[in-house]
Amino acid sequence: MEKELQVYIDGAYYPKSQAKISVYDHGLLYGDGVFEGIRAYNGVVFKLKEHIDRLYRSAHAIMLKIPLTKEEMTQAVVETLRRNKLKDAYIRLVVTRGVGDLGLDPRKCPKPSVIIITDSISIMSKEAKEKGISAMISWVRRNSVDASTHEIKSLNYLNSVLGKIEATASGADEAICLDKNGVIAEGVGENLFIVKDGKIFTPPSSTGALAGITAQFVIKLARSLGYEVTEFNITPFQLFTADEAFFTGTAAEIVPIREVNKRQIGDGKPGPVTKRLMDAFQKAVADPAEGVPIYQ
Ligand code: PXG
Repeated sequence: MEKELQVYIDGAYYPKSQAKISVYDHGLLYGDGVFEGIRAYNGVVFKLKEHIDRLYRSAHAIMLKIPLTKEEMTQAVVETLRRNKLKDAYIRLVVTRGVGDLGLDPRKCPKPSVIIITDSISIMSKEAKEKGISAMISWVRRNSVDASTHEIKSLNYLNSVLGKIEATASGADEAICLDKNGVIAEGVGENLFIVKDGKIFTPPSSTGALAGITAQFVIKLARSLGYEVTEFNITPFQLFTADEAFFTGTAAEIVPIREVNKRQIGDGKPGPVTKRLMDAFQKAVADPAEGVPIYQ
């Protein structure tokens, strides 16, 4: 039998089938905790520093003290990947509030739990990348900045799960959430961009969207290629009538959107700006300077 993947929990390693936490953990009982989804390409953890910084910012916002320094966390991620001999991987970093009682008060949880899962990555299909995906604007509004905002990458993802359920029920590949004012916020686990007259636009974080690390990198790439990129409150009409649209995210990388609520975007095929960015992105992720090497 193949050796099982090892999962890090609070400083120890457990085989995947035995990697468990308590049913009294408030991460389970209340979605009280934070997480990151990270990716390694060819032995390099892409943007690990940025992901760890964001994890600690999310934790700060929910007043959760992570029991490791950022340096220790970085080492733990690299060590977990080494133990599993992974080069191309998906990494899930989770910090839960820890074990408490059946009341929601976090003061009853003295010890947060740190979990690091490293596994093989299920990549988006070649067809999705080549032809683009269909999306639908769902009835589920993005939680606003004064609610359980997705600016915090918390374990409370029901807002996104509901959006996904709605898209699937309607036969679309992915859901798009509006903010409470009716402008585009983001996908359920992706940021969104449109291209109009050669210019690139993406919603601001005031819509409650997460400041995506892929999105920030794509903005940098686009500017280096000479494109103007602006944060803008995009209406559904502006999305329907865009020349091009695409999602960005750790799992999705850059994926073209070919239709939204059955309205074809542009000519219904991935557009030239999207394709140029996808090319530049694929070249850049292999650059060791963009991340932290696992083996050296
Ligand atoms: N918005 C939200 C709400 C997210 O959860 C992104 C944007 C993209 O951010 P990054 O930093 O990855 O560029 C995310 C990221 C999945 C999956 O399985 C994706 C995410 C979270 C959980 C699962 O595709 N999100």
